[in-house]
Parts: sequence; structure tokens; C-alpha cells
Amino acid sequence: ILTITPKTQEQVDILRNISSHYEVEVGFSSTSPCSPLFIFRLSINSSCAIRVGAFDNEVCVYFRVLLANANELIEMQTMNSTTDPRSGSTFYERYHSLDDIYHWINKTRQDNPDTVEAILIGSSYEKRPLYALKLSLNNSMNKKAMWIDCGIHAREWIAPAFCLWFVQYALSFYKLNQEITDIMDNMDVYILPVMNPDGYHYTWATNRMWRKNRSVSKSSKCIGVDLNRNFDANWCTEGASHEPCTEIYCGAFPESEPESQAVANFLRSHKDSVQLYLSMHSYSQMLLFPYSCTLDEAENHNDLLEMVQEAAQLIRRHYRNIYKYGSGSKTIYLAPGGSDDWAYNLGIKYSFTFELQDRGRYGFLLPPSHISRACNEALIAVKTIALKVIKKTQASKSPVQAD
Ligand code: 0X9
Ligand code: ZN
Repeated sequence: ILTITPKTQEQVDILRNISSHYEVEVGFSSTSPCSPLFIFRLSINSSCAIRVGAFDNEVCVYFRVLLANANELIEMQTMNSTTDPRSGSTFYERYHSLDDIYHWINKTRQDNPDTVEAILIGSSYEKRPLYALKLSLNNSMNKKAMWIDCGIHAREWIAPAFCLWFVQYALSFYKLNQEITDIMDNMDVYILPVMNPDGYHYTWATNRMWRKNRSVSKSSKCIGVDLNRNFDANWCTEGASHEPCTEIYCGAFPESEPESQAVANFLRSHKDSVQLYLSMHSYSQMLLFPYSCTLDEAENHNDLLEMVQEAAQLIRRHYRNIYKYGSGSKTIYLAPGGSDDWAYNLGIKYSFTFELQDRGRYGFLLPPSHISRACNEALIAVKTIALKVIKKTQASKSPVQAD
């Protein structure tokens, strides 16, 4: 895996061209959409430059090797899918295939019949079921709720791993940990472990670096829509693309994809109870809130800022790890059509996107040995924000103690 920062517009154009003509993966730098991070396999015949011989004018583009052993890392991540007696790690400290995750959903529901329900909220383009788990640990009346989705982007494997981690933590530590007890006493949790199952399956079977879903376009041979550009929030303006061959293709129209439609329909029909929306991504270690689809500030910007600031401080204190925070458009880039902005405009005024570990060393190929730390620090952020939402919205009737 190489990173290339093109120096001229000509180099940008050439690299774009390569990416649409060859078996290569192109990702965008998480810090700036103007400095694309090109990831691909090409023959390198010089120590300092890639020669792209297929073009009339041979060009040299300088690169840096980001990961020299990408294939080895990928192998390591898929090895432990089912229980491997040789590995000392627990189920939650490994990445799991889609089949394993479906089994886990079923088992979790069966083992916890009074508290966990699996809700079929729709199905994917390739007709895989989309199950959201509902965790309801306390039967009090008129409970509010939070929503967490993981794995909108297929290659961000730490995100589904977090969803599994969260469910396990909530079920095991209810009544043992004060914070999760307060949260679950006040809120039900809807959790969608894999929002993009077709893409996730494809990253296990064929191409580890796939991002989009797997829908076939009418107008192009290129496959897949970026589900986080497919929601109806300044849809397909600057920061998304109408071109199906790009990684940020917004789809034919807002909610054109069954996956985004399923989530949007569910949230529309639960918008009176859902107060907090969380969407898990990776990588780059950021806690983001609306807006990403415009440079305008959200109406409760300061509230949201205060929440992520406290969460980032706690992560720093407990894990000595840095998370950036702020509105999406000002912290990373303008990116319209995202689920967080759409949920916010629907009326879910506490809406966040987390970019989990790491900051670029392994990127999407975060080794399984990092799962537990990555999830625990994200958990601190989720707990901090959820407790703050409960205090702000349910102050009068909440059993949560004031500071
Ligand atoms: O670009 C994205 O969709 C997210 N970053 S990622 O590297 N995981 O692809 C950031 C999403 C921030 N929120 C919105 N753009 N609405
Ligand atoms: Zn993502």
C-alpha cells in the first residue's frame, strides 16, 4: 500500500485515470479531499517513483510505502474468524465474517430473550437481511432511545467490531457499571452491526479495500454507491460525485439504495423516541457532528462541541490517545448526503459520526490486537455523550444524578 501526493493537476488526472482503468483502489486522505491518498498495486521499477508505462507520456509520481506487508496483515485479520483454540483472544477481540455476525445476532437474541430483540429493518441490494438489535434492559414506560450503526463503509472493519463490543458490554455490565446502568435505565439502544452487508462480505471474499455497497448502476459498469453520500442532506453537492466509478458516488437519487432507505425509514418511524444518533467509521480518530454537508453551524453547535470535547478529554486521560473533534465540514471535509446530517435534520439533535482508530499507521487494516483498545476508548465516548444527552433532555424525570 502506497501513498502518493500528486504535485500537479496532470498527476492528479493521471492517477484518477489509472484508478478507473486498472485493478487499483483509490482512497482519499482523511484530512483533505484535495490530497487524494492513492492505494494500489502497480509495478515499481525505480526506488523513488512509479512509472506508469501504459500511458503515452510516461510519468513519474513520487510515493511513500505506507504498509509493506499489507497481504500478511489481511491474512492475519481473517484467520481467526471462527474460534481458534491457539489464539488467546476472545470472540470480541477478533474480526468476524458476515456469516459469523449473523450467527452472533441470532445467538445473542436467543440467550437474552427478555432483553434483546432482532428487528428486520430491510434488506440489502443483494437481498441480505439488515437486522438491528434492540437492547431494552429496563421496562420503564416511555423510554427514549439511541441508535448506533456500524459498517456503512465496508472496509472499516473496526466499526462492526465496535457494535458487537458495545452489545456485549451493555449486557455484561448492566447493574455492575454505574454509567452503562444509568444509560440503559433511561434509553433503549437500537444497534445495526453491519449497515452494508454486501460490501462487508465483498471485503472478506474479494477485495479488502472496498468501501461502497454493491449495487449495479444502470448507466455504468462501475459498481457501488457510497451509502454515506446517499442520504437526503444537500445530496450530491460539493464533496460527493455523480460519477459511479468514484468512491464517493452519491447514487441515482437520495435514498436510492435499499440500505440507506432501510435506516432512514426506521429512524423516520422512531424519531419521537430516538434522541441520539451515532454512526461508527474509521479511521483517523475523530468525533464529528453536523454539519458535514454545509459550512453552516448547527443550531446547537456549542452543546455538541461541549459533548465531544469532554469525550475526547476522557479518552486522552484514560488511554493517552488523541481524538480530534468538531463539525464534520470544518474538521475533515465537506461531505454531503451523510446519515448524521440527515438524522440531525430529521430532528435527532444529538447526532455524531465517530472515526475510530487509528491515525493512519494501519488505517483500515487495524490488527485484531488493537480491537480492544479501539473499542474501549470509543465506549468511553459513547457513554459520556449518552449520559450528557440524558441529562440535557430528561433532566426532570431522569434517575441520573446531577454532577
Ligand atoms: O467521508 C465519510 O463518509 C466519513 N469519513 S470516512 O473516512 N469513514 O469515509 C466522514 C463522515 C462525516 N459525516 C458526513 N460526511 N456526513
Ligand atoms: Zn467511513
